[in-house]
Amino acid sequence: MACPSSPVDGVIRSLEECLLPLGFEVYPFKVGWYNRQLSASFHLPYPDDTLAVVVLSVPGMFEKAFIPFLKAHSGGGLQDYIDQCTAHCITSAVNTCFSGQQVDISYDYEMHPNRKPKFLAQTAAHVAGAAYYYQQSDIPDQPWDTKMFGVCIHPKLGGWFAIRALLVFREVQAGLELQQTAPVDCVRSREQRIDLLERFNRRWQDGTYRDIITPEERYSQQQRDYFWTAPGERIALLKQWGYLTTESQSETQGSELSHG
Ligand code: B12
Repeated sequence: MACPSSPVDGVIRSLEECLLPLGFEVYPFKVGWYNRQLSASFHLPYPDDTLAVVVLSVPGMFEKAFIPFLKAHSGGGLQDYIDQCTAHCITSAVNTCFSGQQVDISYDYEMHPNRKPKFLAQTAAHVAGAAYYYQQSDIPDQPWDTKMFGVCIHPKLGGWFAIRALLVFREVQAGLELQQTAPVDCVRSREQRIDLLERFNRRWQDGTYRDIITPEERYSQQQRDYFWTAPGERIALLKQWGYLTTESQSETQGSELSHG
């Protein structure tokens, strides 16, 4: 939480003005909060007080940003269309609001040459107070002897969101005005947490992990149809819906993760 009229508050207000209407949420944090949780190989190379912002896409993004983006850029491209749309929205917002400032942008799908993600989206969402990151290690006396991936749950949206980008404002050092807020722990019992990780790891395709709490909003039917379609077949769906011209190129297999 930042106090009104601080430099941090100015950054967040400008970003929200551009990105909220497009179906994104933004949450500030200090790089030090993030680095403190991670092993050194994942650290972000900035001083501890540097202002960072994690950007989430929420259900409305599909209708407010993605469909209009397709209509305007229906010539097609080589990357995942959702990733292209996110990059377009975020770079436009940064260029409009912070021209001349040094803002480093990393996307959830970007990897370093050593194949490590540019940033760990779930840790960022947790330390920023956006969505609680439930990990295997949080469960006492856990029933599994295999690795179970952790999952973030948003207090209002359950699992109906994605963590899209990290912005680092190199020149903005946040002081005492930015205080860390703990994310809301909405999956409290051991049994519920086990159920959550089972759903996320063993049955993620059915999407029921997203409903581990009753969300205020879910993806629209059209958005579900899009994400529930295999990445290689999405282009055909978009053409069928009339959002792409028949000349549009196929999405690459390169978009291997294709996270919704
Ligand atoms: C690689 C990847 C995959 C891989 C491997 C999964 C994995 N988690 O490693 C595969 C392809 C399997 C995959 C699949 C899916 N993924 Co995926 N994936 C990623 C990606 C790109 C990187 C994850 C990663 O490599 N982490 C590295 C490991 C080492 O991190 P870690 O386990 O968190 O370990 C760190 C923490 O434990 C931390 N730590 C230690 N102690 C503490 C304490 C605290 C309090 C905190 C906060 C942290 C912390 O330190 C460790 C590192 O030192 C992220 C996006 C991103 N850039 O982060 C999405 C992401 C995790 N995936 C996501 C999703 C949704 C999926 C899928 C459902 C696919 C889909 N339809 O979208 C499936 C389901 C998962 C499954 N059942 O397998 C979402 C999760 C959203 C959420 N609500 O949490 C993400 C965040 C993408 C997004 N855009 O939102 N994914």
